[in-house]
Amino acid sequence: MTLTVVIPARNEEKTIYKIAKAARQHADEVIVVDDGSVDATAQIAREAGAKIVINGEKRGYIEAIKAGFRQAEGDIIVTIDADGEHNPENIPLVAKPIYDGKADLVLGTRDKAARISESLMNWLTNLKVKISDSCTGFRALSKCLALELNLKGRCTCGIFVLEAYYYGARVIGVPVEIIPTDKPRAIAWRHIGQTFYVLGWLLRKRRGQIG
Ligand SMILES: Nc1nc2c(ncn2[C@@H]2O[C@H](COP(=O)(O)OP(=O)(O)OP(=O)(O)O)[C@@H](O)[C@H]2O)c(=O)[nH]1
Ligand SMILES: [Mg+2]
Repeated sequence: MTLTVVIPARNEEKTIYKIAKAARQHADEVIVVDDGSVDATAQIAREAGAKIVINGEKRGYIEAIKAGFRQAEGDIIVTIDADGEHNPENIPLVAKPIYDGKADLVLGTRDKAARISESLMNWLTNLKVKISDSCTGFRALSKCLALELNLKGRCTCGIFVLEAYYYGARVIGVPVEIIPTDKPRAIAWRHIGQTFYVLGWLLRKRRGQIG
């Protein structure tokens, strides 16, 4: 089985080289999806050995990872952030349960939600799926599942897990290391709309089958 790492990146020229280069050590393919960067993110990522997907102009995180999923050649896809909070050395750990056929979606979980609104989303998600962190951007999944997902919310909080669950995926979490960054954490206003979107998914009853 082959592995593709998908890295969504907007204005991450300071960190992208290190992340993409380290990811390459653990993957057959690294795809950096950039839209709307006004810095040298794409050029630096290319120098680090990544394939670059330019996904239009400011289409957002969700559309970025979906573009990466469509381009990925690997059987397994890992998504990881470019801002340095995730350690690429944890990629094999997150991908292992998929290699072993034990899960279809693995969340690289943090021990503490970054925001109160994320804790609320986690609480709601846990009404259906026992997972400590439904908002993490560090995850592994089968390509087959990745291509099923619609992901139409304001962000992936709660929804990535719930959608996968309703498609019949086996979802588990593995704790990963989080590297503190000095990036200021803005209030995530999008989580107000996202809460209602998550509630909509929670009201669904029937689970399906992947593929
Ligand atoms: N291509 C693309 N990447 C994006 C976009 N928005 C965010 N990203 C990337 O997605 C990853 C996660 O974005 P962050 O802004 O760090 O989101 P977050 O981790 O939920 O937020 P923080 O807690 O503030 O770090 C980073 O690698 C970003 O560069 C976007 O619109 N397009
Ligand atoms: Mg971040």
